Amino acid sequence: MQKKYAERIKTLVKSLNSKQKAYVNLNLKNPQNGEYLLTVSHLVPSKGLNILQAAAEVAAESSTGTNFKVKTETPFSRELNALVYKLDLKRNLVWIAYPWRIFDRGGNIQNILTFIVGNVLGMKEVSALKMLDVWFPSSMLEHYDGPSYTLDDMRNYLNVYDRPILGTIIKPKIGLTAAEYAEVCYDFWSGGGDFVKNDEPQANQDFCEYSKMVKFVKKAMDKAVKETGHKKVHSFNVSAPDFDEMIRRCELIRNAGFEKGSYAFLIDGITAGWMAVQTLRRRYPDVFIHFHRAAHGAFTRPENPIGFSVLVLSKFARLAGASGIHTGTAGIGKMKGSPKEDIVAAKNILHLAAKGHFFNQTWAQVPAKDEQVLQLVKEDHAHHLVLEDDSWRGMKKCCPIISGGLNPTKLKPFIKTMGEVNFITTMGAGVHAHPKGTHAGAKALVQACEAYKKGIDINEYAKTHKELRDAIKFFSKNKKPMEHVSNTEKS
Ligand code: CAP
Ligand code: MG
Repeated sequence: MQKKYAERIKTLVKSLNSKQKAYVNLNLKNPQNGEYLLTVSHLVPSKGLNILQAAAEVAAESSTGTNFKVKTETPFSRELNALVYKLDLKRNLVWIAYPWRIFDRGGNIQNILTFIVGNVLGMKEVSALKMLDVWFPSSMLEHYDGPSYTLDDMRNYLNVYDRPILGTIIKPKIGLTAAEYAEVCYDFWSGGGDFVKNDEPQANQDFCEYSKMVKFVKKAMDKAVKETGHKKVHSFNVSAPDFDEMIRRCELIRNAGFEKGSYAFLIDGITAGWMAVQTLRRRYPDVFIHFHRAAHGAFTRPENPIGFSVLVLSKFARLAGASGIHTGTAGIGKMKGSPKEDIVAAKNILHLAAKGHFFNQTWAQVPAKDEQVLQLVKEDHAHHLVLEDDSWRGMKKCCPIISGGLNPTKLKPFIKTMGEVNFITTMGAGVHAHPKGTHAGAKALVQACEAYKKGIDINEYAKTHKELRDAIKFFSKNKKPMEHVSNTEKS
C-alpha cells in the first residue's frame, strides 16, 4: 500500500512544470521550526489539473507567484515562496507552509488573510478550496497584538466567576427608539442579567440616534446597578462608515460617564473589516473588543466548498486581539454548526494550548523547546531582570461568545457540550419572547443557570421558579421546525 502511494506521489511530482516545482517541497525538514505559518486545506482541483499541480498554483498565487514564471524572480524572492509540503490524497488535503516574514510587519492580520485566503478563493484551478486549520509558530506570535482586555477582566468587574456571563441582544433587531431600547436594557439587567449588546446592524439610525441611545443606556444601567447591587456591561456596536466615525462613537461612549469595564465595543469584524478590529484593539486596550462575525457563513458554512473554517476565523480573531468572538452554538441554537466545528474553535481561542482539526496550537510566546530562552525566563522569573510583564508567557485568551437561537432551556445542554462555563452567552428571542416579557425572560435565564450550578434538573427547579416554568413551557412548545434538523446533516 505504502509503495503504491509513494508511486502516486512520485507521478504527481513528475507532472509539475518548472514554475509549480518551485512551490512544492514534500521533503520540507521540520515545518514547525518557527519560520512558517502552516495551513491545511481541503482542495479539489478543476478539470485538467491534478491535486499537486493545483496546490502548487495555490501556493504560488498566495505567496510570490502568478500564472506564469516571471523573468523578474530573484534568488531572494524564491526564498519567500510558499511550499506545499504534505498531501493526503484520500481526503484531498494539502498542507502549505508560508515563510511568515512575507507578511506586513507590525502585526497586520488583514495582510495575512489577503495572502492566504485572498485571490486563491477565486482561482480557476480549484473547484473546492477550504482552509480547515492554521498554525502560528511561537516566534510569530510576539509580533501580533492578541487580546488585551479579556473575559477575566470582565469577570473581575462583574464579580462573576463560576458561571457563564449571562447576556442578551436587544430585540426587535432594529426599530426601537433610544428610550425604548434603554427600557429593554433595564428590564433585562433588573431581572438579573449581566450583559447587553446592540444587535449587529444597530448603528446610528434616525429613529434611534446614537448619542441618545448611549445616554439612555447609561441611565438604565445606573438604575439597574443601584437596584440590583450588581455591576452591568453594555456592548455598543461601534461599526461605522469610516474610522473617524467609529472613533467618534467610541469617544462618545467613553465620555458618557460609564466606568471602565461597564462597556465593550462591538465590531462587525467581517463587514467592517480587520483594520477596524485592530484599530479598536490598539486604541482601546482597556476595553472588551467584541467581534461579531455576521457574514462569516459565506466562508465557513460546512456545505460551502470555498472559504475557511470557524476555527481559522476564530484563531485569527485572537491573533488580531479581539477580546471575544462568536463561535457558534454547536448546533444547539438556530445557526448551522457542530461540536466538531464550534467547540474546537471555542477551545482554541480560550486556552493557552488546544488541539485543532489538524494542528495543536500553543499560544505561548516562548517556544516550549527553546531551552535557552526558557532558562532566561526562569532567571527573569526569579529576578525580574529581563521581562517586565508576563505577556511573554502567552497570548491572552479570547472569549467564545455563544449566541443564536438559544433560550434558558438550552443553557445546560450547551455547557455540557462545551465542558466548561468560560463564555458569554447572549440570548435575544430566548429572553424577549418569554410570555411574560424581558424581565421575566432574564429571570428565567438566571434561574436556569442557578439550576445548573446547583445540579438540579431544570424541570425540578421550575416547580419553584415560575419565570423558568413559563420559559420551559413556551420554548418547548414552540420548537422551531429547523431545530429538529440534525446539525451535522448537509443542508
Ligand atoms: C442572535 C443574534 C446573533 C446571532 C449571531 C441574531 O439573536 O443576535 O447576531 O447569534 O450568530 O441577530 O440572530 P437570537 P453567531 O438570540 O434572537 O437568535 O453567534 O452564530 O455568529
Ligand atoms: Mg444579532
